[in-house]
Amino acid sequence: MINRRNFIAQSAIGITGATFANACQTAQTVSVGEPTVLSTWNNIKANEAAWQIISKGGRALDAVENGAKIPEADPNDQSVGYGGLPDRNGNVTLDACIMDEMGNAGSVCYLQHIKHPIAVARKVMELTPHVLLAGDGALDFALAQGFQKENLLTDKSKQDWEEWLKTANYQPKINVEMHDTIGIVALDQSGNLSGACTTSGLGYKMQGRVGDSPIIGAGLFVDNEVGAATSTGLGEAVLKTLGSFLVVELMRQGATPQQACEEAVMRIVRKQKNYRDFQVGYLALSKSGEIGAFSIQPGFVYAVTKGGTTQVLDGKAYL
Ligand code: SD4
Repeated sequence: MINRRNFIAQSAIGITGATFANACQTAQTVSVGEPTVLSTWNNIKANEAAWQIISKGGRALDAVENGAKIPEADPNDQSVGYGGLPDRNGNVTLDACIMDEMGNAGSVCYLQHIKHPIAVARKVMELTPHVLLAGDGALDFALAQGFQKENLLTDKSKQDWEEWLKTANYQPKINVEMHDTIGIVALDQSGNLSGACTTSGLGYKMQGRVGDSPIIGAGLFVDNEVGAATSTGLGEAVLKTLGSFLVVELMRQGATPQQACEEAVMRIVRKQKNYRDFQVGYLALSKSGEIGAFSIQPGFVYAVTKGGTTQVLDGKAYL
């Protein structure tokens, strides 16, 4: 068990050049913050499901998995799991990843027919020598683990897809009804961090397209000495900048979670000329329980739970 007040982290302090390696070895005292659950969009029920575990002294890993399963099972959430919008060929294909406090990671991408990809990602992490299983291999593994094969395309998502086919005009949407991809990170009573991220990806994407959400360091990154970060929005923009890893590394070098999220967004703004046409939002939670949230476009909300109370807050935005 970690002593909450005197957790000693190995942390770099933003020093460059020859002294950098030394800086990486510098022991810094980080006070461990109060237990927290933080998730993208207005995923209140997901936070509550996670908090049920945190409040009983459970592990952050169990909390984030429990939370992520809520939108995965919700047929009305068209961005995650069951009921997710299909690709342009009508296939619902799911991406998810999870990381624990020891830096272990598991992930699935292009997974079809399984309602809870986050649970499969956890099994990849815990039961295989690998990090990422894709497509049929991920499906075979899930079935071997006892997951049920299901039709995930709801009537509503099928109708929406058929309507879309009339024009087949592909335009990634910004802020889909405030309950887009869920990235959820948590700090438990033992002072440990974990995170999960799960999505059906962009509606009407090309067949075979995989976004940032299942890629460790892009859609999610957790370093138990420093903090955790997750992303939502146009995965391609996040992949090109390895956004969640960037946020955590900036925090390691002394940035606050807010500063780190802002810099990761600015990295996209500076390098990707069409940034006005899409959304990317980052959330970060430090070991000390501090929160950061920043996006390109306004409208990025997030849910935070501390002391059993959940609030949905507006993140700041660049535009
Ligand atoms: C993706 N990042 O597949 C996901 C989509 C998303 O909010 O986050 N939407 O690119």
